[in-house]
Amino acid sequence: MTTNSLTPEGLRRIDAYWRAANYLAVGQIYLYDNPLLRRPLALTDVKHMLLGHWGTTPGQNFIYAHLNRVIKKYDLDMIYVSGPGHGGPAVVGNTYLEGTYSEIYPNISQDEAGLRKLFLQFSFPGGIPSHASPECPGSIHEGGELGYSLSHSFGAVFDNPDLVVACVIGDGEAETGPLATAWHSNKFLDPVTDGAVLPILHLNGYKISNPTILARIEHEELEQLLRGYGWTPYFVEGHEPELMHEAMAATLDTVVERIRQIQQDARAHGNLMRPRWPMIVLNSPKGWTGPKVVDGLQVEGTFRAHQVPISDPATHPGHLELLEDWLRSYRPGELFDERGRLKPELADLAPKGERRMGANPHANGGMLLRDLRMPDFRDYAEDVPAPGTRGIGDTHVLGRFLRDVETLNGEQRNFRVFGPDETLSNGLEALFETTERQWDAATVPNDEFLAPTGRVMEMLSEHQCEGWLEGYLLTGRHGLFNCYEAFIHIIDSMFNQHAKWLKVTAQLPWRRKIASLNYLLASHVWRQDHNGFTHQDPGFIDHVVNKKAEVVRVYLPPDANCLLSVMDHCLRSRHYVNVVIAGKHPAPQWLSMDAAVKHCTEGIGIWQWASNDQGVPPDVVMGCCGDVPTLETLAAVSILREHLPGLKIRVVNVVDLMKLQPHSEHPHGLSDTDFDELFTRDKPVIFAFHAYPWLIHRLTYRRTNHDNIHVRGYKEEGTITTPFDMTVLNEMDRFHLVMDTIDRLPQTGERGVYLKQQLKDKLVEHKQYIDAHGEDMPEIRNWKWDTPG
Ligand SMILES: Cc1ncc(C[n+]2csc(CCOP(=O)(O)OP(=O)(O)O)c2C)c(N)n1
Ligand SMILES: [Mg+2]
Repeated sequence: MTTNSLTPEGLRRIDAYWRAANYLAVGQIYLYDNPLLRRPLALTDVKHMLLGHWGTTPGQNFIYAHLNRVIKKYDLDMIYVSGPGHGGPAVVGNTYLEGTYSEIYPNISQDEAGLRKLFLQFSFPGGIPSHASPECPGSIHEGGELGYSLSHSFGAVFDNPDLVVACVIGDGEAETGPLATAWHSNKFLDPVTDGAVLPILHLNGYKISNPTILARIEHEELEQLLRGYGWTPYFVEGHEPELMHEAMAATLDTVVERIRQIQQDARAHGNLMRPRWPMIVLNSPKGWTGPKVVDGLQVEGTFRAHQVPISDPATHPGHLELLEDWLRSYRPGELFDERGRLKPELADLAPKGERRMGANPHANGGMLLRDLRMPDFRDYAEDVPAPGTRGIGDTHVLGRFLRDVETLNGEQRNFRVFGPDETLSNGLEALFETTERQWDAATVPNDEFLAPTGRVMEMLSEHQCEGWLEGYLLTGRHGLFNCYEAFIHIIDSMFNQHAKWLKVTAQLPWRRKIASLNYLLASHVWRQDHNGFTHQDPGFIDHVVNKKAEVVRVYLPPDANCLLSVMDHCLRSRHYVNVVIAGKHPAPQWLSMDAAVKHCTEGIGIWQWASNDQGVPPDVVMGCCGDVPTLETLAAVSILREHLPGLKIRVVNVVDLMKLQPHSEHPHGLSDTDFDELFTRDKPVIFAFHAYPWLIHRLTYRRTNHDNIHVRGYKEEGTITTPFDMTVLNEMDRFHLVMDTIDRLPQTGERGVYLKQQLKDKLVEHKQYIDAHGEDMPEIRNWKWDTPG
């Protein structure tokens, strides 16, 4: 095959560049010393622990070298996402060859000493991980947990019209749910205002020890699959380097020109047809150019090439020679000069400056991050003349604020709201007064709020929403993920990975901080009136608090003004994961905006207007955290104050959950003195909590008064029922809270016993009433806080 893309000299050089990258990869996996093989390889030159993944690496090196060529040819603004990020030696080696690695890590210099360190540090104690980890310049995607490369890539190009993300997808990775559905991202991309993703399916045939599905279906079937997902696949297939270089170069020219043409058609000629974007299928052997046969078994082109193809030479006769032959097959003497530097004619193949994929600022998003223009959240306040004023539903109030955040940043185009088909359902309908949902597929009459330029991203895949948002944040923008509380668990593991990324990058001075990942969990456990048990699960925060305290924040604002204050803070914050849980149903409002700002700034506090222990030690502390627990607690307090007026009650509300942890464990944590002052050292604490009660114990177990803290929360009791009955089923309702209090206060004496009996009767009445009427008793529905005189 002859093409115009590569001259014979160009082919020779690109092959040499590829060999250099492959040499660096094998060096990283194996070499302790003798980095340029200036002397025969000795056992002492080989690392004791051989770690790393060879199999994917030569293919990724091949792709990287060819991308460098088109970046230069077309002056592309391109970054590289390594789906099988276990090919760390490829991205590390390539960023070293292009010079970015040594600029960031001067000790890994471009000479023999630097090469030696480059090899030594890989998968070595105190060195670098074997993935496209945060330490690696140019990476926004570690690729440790497989499946998210394509959604990250799309997130990166939204609102980045000049950016192209080359996304290498492992054929094994392509079997994961998130990746399989990510192909659909092309229905959301606007060719005018967004950039382009070039997926490169790395069809090397194998995973760790299995073939891949996509490699074992017929060519036509694979092609149909990809076309069915709306892509135009271009196949580059084979194993002979020369032919493959030519094919890859020609194909890359074709696809880059096609991307440009699509963009120009849309941008200059107003073509609004949904394009069929090009993609590449690279069908090449796993472990390409590596050892063909080891110990009598085929390695190249099989699953055996996945990790370290030649095992410990110290205990395997013949392996040292095999390894040396393998390393020398790349002819390092032709690639590196006397000092150990890549020869200038090869170094010249890499793009320059910020066009190098390792130096592209999009891959260090904090460098591009601009503050959001923020409206004053106080302007959206609910009017709360007295505690207990009925509100319209807290997230509906927040929606107006988010609408104006969106509007104010319309020109910067750096704020988006993501959600799996729930933005309306979660009460954020005000957003659609200013924008639509981004949608590039067909529309029909009666569709609502769909447009190619919409700024709300909705696809019924929590994985996509999370992956898109992460990609958007990692490239220096801002956003919010709104989700049903129960189903956010779907992305537990993606949250893990992002939190790990934040932890590691926070310690890398050259990585700038990015905007926080903000979750709004509306439609929460207590109000799933029409959905029932499947939709009742408040466990995400149990999972979140496992992560590093420097990274995670959890907020449970009790009303709309608190929610506004909290969200304003979250949207301004950097490098955190903020979880905010809020209700969408009409609910009582407790704090004026002024009071809410104070309360949220402190994160926890005594609600003096609800307490009557001023000047004396309380008999009981009523703690509450979450909107529904706060309502039930205040209702319980009103019963207690009416029936047992001599009791001294203190109400403590928690907005910022991490206040409960000791300060030594979390930067927000209260000091022991402050905690003891709020919760006392020895009085009973009846604590109503939004989620599983054990979390409160976990956070407070070291506090002085822990033995006296009694927590009511969600105990996995649920069904379709009335809002109040949900609290009854879980014994977090006002009546149980009062009974709990009486049980712990013997001084309530006979009056307490009588009250308890009345409340038990009430619970029976409640059951009978809801069975008969299908709604809560009027005294529950119409209950209103009335500050006792
Ligand atoms: C979600 C997830 N499951 C399992 C693994 C363990 N794992 C690491 S590599 C690998 C095989 C990957 O195969 P493929 O995507 O084809 O990559 P390549 O062949 O390029 O190495 C697996 C299963 C993982 N990293 N992530
Ligand atoms: Mg594979």
